Amino acid sequence: MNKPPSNPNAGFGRWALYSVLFGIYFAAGLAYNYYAGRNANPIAQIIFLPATAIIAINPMHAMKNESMQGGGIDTLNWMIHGLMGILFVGWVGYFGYVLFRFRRNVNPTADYTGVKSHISTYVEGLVALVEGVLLIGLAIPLWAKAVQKFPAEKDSTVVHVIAQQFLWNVWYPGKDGFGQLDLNSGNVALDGKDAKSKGNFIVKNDLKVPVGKPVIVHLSSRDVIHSFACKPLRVTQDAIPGLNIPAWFQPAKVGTYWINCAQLCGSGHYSMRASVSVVSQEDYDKFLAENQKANESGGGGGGYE
Ligand SMILES: [Cu+2]
Repeated sequence: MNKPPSNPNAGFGRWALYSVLFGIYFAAGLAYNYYAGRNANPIAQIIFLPATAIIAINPMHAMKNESMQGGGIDTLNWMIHGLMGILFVGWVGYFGYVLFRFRRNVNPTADYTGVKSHISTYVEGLVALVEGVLLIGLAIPLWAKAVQKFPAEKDSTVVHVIAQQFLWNVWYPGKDGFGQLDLNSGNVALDGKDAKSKGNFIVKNDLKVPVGKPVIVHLSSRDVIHSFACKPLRVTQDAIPGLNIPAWFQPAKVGTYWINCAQLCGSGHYSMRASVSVVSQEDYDKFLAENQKANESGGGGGGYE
């Protein structure tokens, strides 16, 4: 007696069942995480790991935008996640449907003609169209605004930030603007012999800026590549030795936010953080005037204590 030929569809019914069970498990995990919110039990979160992971990368958990220029970034982020969410549900749903629709006991023999409809081509075209709209309509204009169309320096607060392992040096101008650094000091220090450096000063790990006005930060690094990241203010830019890279943001309200280094820059990377103190214009003017006066006698404030 001949054995029946092996069926390429063998096991499909079983996999369809597994898919449906996984779908129920995943949906239960999503529902649990959603309703438990911050009170979610860690053990339950681990049990529902796939859903927990999806929830964890949800942009809803991103820090609240406290900047005036960051709204567009959030919109783009939401749109992309929305599109990806629709595609994810669509593809997984279709996969489950196919497993069920073409299960072995209903389709014992393979159909060699296959699908004749062109609907998948139209769906692909539609997805490409939406992606094109996101890229050309949102992403490119946003990029232009962030890196090309800077606000005018005269209407902005301008500072230099020099990263080093493992801190942030914020260099403020004197009354006549920025002078020079002493490149032979071996540290981030002002050039005491340069007349224009008088009134300049350097503060470690605190970037004080006035609220409501654009802030232009000229970024550089003393040693390795660091990255200036302040998520609530929606600004992230690498600081690279030998380059002066400007970045800008516009704080919307008074408050204190963290700057984190977003490049793994060495053993102390974890500790490389500073604050952005957003204060009123009056407080900022006072801070600037007091420090400029204190450093008038020549290139003060810098150096490594
Ligand atoms: Cu760093």
